[in-house]
Amino acid sequence: QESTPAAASHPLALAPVAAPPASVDGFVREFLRNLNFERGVALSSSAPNDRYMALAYTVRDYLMARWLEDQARQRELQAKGVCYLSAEYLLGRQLDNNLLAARLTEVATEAMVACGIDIDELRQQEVEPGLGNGGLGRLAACFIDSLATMSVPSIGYGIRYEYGIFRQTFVDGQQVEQPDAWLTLGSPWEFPHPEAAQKIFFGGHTEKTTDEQGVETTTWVPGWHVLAVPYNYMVPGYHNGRVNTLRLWRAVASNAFDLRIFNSGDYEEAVRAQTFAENISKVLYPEDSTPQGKELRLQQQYFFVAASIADFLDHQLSADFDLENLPERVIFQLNDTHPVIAVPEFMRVLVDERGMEWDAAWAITQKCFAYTCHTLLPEALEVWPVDLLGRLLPRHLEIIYRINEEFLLEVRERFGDDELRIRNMSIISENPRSVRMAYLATVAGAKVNGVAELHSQLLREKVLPDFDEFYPGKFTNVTNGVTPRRFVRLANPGLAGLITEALGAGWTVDLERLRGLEAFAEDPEFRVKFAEVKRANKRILSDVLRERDGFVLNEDHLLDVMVKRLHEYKRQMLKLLHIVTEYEGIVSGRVEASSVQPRTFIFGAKAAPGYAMAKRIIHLINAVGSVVNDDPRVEGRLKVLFPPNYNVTLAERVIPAADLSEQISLAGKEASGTGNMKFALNGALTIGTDDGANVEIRELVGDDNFFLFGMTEPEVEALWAKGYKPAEFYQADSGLRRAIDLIASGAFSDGDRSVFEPVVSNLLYDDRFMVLADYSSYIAEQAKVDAAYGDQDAWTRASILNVARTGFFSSDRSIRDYIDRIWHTPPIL
Ligand code: OX2
Repeated sequence: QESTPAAASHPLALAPVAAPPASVDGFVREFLRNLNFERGVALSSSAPNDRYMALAYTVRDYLMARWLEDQARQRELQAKGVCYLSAEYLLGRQLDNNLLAARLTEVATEAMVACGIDIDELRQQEVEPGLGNGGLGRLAACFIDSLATMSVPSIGYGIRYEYGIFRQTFVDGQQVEQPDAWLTLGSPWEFPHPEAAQKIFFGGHTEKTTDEQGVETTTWVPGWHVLAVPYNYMVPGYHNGRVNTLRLWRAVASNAFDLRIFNSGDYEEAVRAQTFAENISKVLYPEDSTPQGKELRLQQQYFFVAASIADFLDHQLSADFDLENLPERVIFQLNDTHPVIAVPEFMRVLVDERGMEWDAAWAITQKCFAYTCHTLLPEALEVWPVDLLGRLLPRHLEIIYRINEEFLLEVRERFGDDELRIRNMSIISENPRSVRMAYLATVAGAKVNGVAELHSQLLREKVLPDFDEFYPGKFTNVTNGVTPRRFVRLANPGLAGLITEALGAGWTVDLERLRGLEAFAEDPEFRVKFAEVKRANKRILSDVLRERDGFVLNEDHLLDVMVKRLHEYKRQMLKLLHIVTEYEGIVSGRVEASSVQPRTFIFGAKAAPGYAMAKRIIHLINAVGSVVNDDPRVEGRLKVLFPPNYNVTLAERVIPAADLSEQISLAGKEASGTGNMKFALNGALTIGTDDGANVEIRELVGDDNFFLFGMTEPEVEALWAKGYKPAEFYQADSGLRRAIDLIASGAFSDGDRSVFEPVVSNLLYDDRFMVLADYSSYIAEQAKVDAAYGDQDAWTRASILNVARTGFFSSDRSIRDYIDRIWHTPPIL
């Protein structure tokens, strides 16, 4: 516990911390103070980074009083709260978000003008913290925003990676990864607390001792340790005066280097231990939805959850807290399997360190954890070989074995000696012996949830049916959501202004109010204004892409956007076949160029560095783009733009400008999707399969305002069962044949047929994600898109209805569902 000064008597020391005056003068004064006293520079000699830093510090200063107050209050009230455990937080830039939350946007802008500073230039200084791969990490960021906005007692725990998701560049159309050195110029938003470091142990062995009463205790004798240093980030609620905390851990060696070895001249050896320890939080693993079983990754996982649990038990609980009451005080939400090693860690702490009986500890554990699953892909379900886990965390492996043993005993009691069932449900799988982390989480968790209706249903019926039968009521759904603060208010101020004009303020925290726009969809004047906003957003995007990538965007085109990680199941390849089909039609002379609806296709996608097929598809997109864009026969009516390094910052510009949102995964493969929600909320129409949250989007916006195509999940299953032969689809559809043949001919690789041969043969002879089976229905639906876009006014009406009917997808609603169905942590007012 912290020690406090015993006898402060000065009135200032006793008064609560005060925020600076929220006026332009107050802001200027605070800004200059920060520039001078924190950065140590005069305004006249400051660099843009100095000014950005001082601006960020100033925003912090306004939030500080509330933050300190909220921390004190959370400790005082000891109300039940959420510990959100996530290996990823894809935060995006902080400056505008925090200005908005604190109602400081206008004051800050005016203050900067008064100092002769262009605030836009300072915005550009911020490097976004890319501490996540994609949807899963961005969801965590939306959730902490909603938790703060809804005044839910909570803390987010994660890892402060020194290098986030790699920076993507293209060399000759191929992805090349650069390290994301986001901390080079310092981050003004973090508060390091080295004095609060935790020791995290690894390796070694366990020892058993039996006392006179015959009671056996196990002690873990670890082999090595590192320090976990917390870095705190403010998470301000929107306009509610709350500031929650995100606590990210950094790994540091306890001994910087060995002076004796250093003095003997072996510099590398002298710092070896330090390098080893600090590797743990060095870099984010860039795999999305397909984890690699790397030892360092398990080290990262254990590192951050062990530090978080210790932090919670030692620093968040009141000194006299009775651990028996933990379920009334905390719920640890496991964001996918990455933090699941927290389960045996929690048991270890309760039993080995706090001396609790196993059964009592297990009963508490089963109430204090809940697990969110984000996938159905079998290859994405994490498993850890027992020899690796046992080497790194020997005590934890023993605990997992015991949990499994007792669990399987219960299964036997219920179902008898059904060996097949036992084997299927065991937390340990054989050949090679491994721990199934999703099973461990399911056994330990009070609740297990999927992230969209369809996904939750398939999770119960297909992935974990035995567990659903064994634990009635354990499985539930919470459909994902996105924060309207960042993805409407900040990303689309034009639309936000229009909505406020129509409906009044209040929708930002009560997004179902967007329903009120339905009536406005019938108002021709409103439609004109709405269309103007879309146009203006295209202009903004056009400026961004020109500046960033030298691209020219034709604002009259239908803007057709597919932005998400590159994964075969998401089927960027299907989008590409559509583009090649359109192109082939023109150059073969079968289609008159002038009859083609002008379209610009925008891609954004990073591929995992080790995912060869994904990288080939990126290469092919760029190759098709450079041929199509330069072919005069196309008359500029088809354009393919692939800005590299798609990230949150770019998403905020692309999404508000889009007309058409591509959500075209094979049915049953995309757990939810969240990009789909962001597009619909910004008025793009979706072309999509019956997959993930698309299902719920379509139900809400109505069939007339959604372009549905492709097989349903049961149809996919049936086709697999019957035996899927992609070549048959190739033979049967002449358009498909021409598109694939054109790629195979080397038309996009200077005549070299070998370059994209692996892509072509993968489609023809394997095609795990049934691109060819859905091709014809996709092409037919795209023709309907073209026709619909021809009637601009009708399109705008459908677009308004998309906005009006998708308020359900606010992450505030997701959090409300978590509270009602899983957490039972009411807001504190
Ligand atoms: C992603 C899922 O692929 C995506 O469908 C979902 O919207 C997102 O998580 C948030 O729930 N890694 N990333 C995901 O799943 C895994 C595993």
